[in-house]
Amino acid sequence: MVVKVRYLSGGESHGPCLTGIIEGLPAGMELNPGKINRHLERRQRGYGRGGRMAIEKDRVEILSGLRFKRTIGSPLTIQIKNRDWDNWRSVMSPEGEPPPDLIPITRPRPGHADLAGGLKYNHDDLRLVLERSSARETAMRVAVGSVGRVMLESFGVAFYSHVTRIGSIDAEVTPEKLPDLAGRVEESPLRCASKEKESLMIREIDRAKDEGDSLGGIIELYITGVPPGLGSHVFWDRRLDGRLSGALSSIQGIKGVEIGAGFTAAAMRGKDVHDPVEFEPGAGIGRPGNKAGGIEGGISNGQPLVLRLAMKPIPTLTSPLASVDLVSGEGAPGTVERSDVCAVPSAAVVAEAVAAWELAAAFREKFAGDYMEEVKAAYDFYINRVNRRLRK
Ligand code: EPS
Repeated sequence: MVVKVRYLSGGESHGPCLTGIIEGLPAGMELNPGKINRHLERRQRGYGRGGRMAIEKDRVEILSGLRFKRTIGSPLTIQIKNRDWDNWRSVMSPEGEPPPDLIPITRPRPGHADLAGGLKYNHDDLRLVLERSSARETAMRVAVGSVGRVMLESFGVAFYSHVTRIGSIDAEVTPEKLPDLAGRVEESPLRCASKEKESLMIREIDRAKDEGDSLGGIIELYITGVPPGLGSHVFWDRRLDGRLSGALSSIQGIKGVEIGAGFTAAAMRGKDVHDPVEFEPGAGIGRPGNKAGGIEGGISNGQPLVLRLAMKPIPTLTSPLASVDLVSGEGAPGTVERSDVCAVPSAAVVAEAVAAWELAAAFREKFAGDYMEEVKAAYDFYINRVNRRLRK
C-alpha cells in the first residue's frame, strides 16, 4: 500500500484567511488543536519583528477531517484567520472594484520576489506578488507541520531548534546540548541558548533597525528519536536529505541548508568525517559520532538529525536600496513596507514544522496503514527487527 501524503495551502498575507488541506493522515490519530496553536504562538514570538505580530493572534479552526479530537481519515482542512484583513478589506477585496485611492506598488525591492514575480505573472501592482510571497504563508506551514509533528511525537520523535547566529554574533552552542537547554531556548526572545550572546544579538538588531537595515542568521535543528530507514537510496526523489533540504530551503529567506558536518566536511579527510560503526557488548551496534547528521545514503540512520539553515537579511529596508519605478522607468528607491528587522527566531519554529512535515510524509511511506493501530503495529514490527539486527 502506498499512502499519498500531501497538502496544499492558499491565502494572501492581507486576505481573509490562510487555508490548508492535508491528505494522508491515518484515522484514529489523537489531535488536540491546542497543540497546533502552541506552535503558532511560538512562531509569532521573537525580537526584531515588526508591527504585524501585535495585530495577529494565530489560531487554527479545523473544518474537516477531525471528530472529537481524533482524525477520521478524510482530508484535514485547517483555517487561520488574518486579523489584519479588517484593515485591508477594500485593497484586497476578492470582489467589487478597486477603490479610487488605490496606489499600486511599482518599485520592486531588491532581494524580494517583487520584480521576478511581477514579470512572471504580468502584475502591474507588485502587491499581487508580495501578498503570497510574504512569510505570512509560513503560519499555515507551521500548522500543517505541527499535525505531522503530533503524529511523530507519538512515536518518540522530538524536535529542537535554536538560533546560533544573528548577523556577526555567533552563539557557539552544540546541538547535543539542546534537550537540556530547551527551556532556556524557549524563553529566549531570540531562541538563543546563550544569555550572554542573546544580549549582543539584541544590540545588533537594535543597531540595524536604527540604520534602516535588516539582519539574517543561522538556525540549527536537532531532531531525536527518528527511526532508521526513513527515505530511500533507491530513487533520487525519496532521498531524505534531498527532501529535507529542498523543503527547508523553500522557507522565505533561507539561502543554504547543511546536514551534519555540512560544508566543513569538504575540507576534512574521509577518516575524520565518517562515523565508525561499533559493537559494544550490552549496547549493541552503534555509532560513536554523528558527523553525518543522522542521514547516510539518503536514509535516516537512527542518529539524531542535525540540520543548519542560513537565513539572509529581510529585503524590506526602511532605508531602501536603489530600484526603478516600473511605470516611469526612472530610478527610485525600493518600496518601503511595514516589515520585520529580523525574523530568524520565527524561521526556526517554521523550520521545525517544515522538517516535521517532510519526516511525517517519509514516515507514512515506511509505515502505511489507514488507521493508527495498523501504523503502530507496522512500526513495532520493524523496530523489533532493527533492534535484533543491531544486537540490542
Ligand atoms: C512580511 C511582512 C510583514 C511580516 C510578515 C512577512 O507583514 P506586513 O506586511 O503585514 O507588515 O510581519 O510576516 C507575517 C505576517 C507573519 O505572519 O509572519 C513579508 O513581507 O514577507
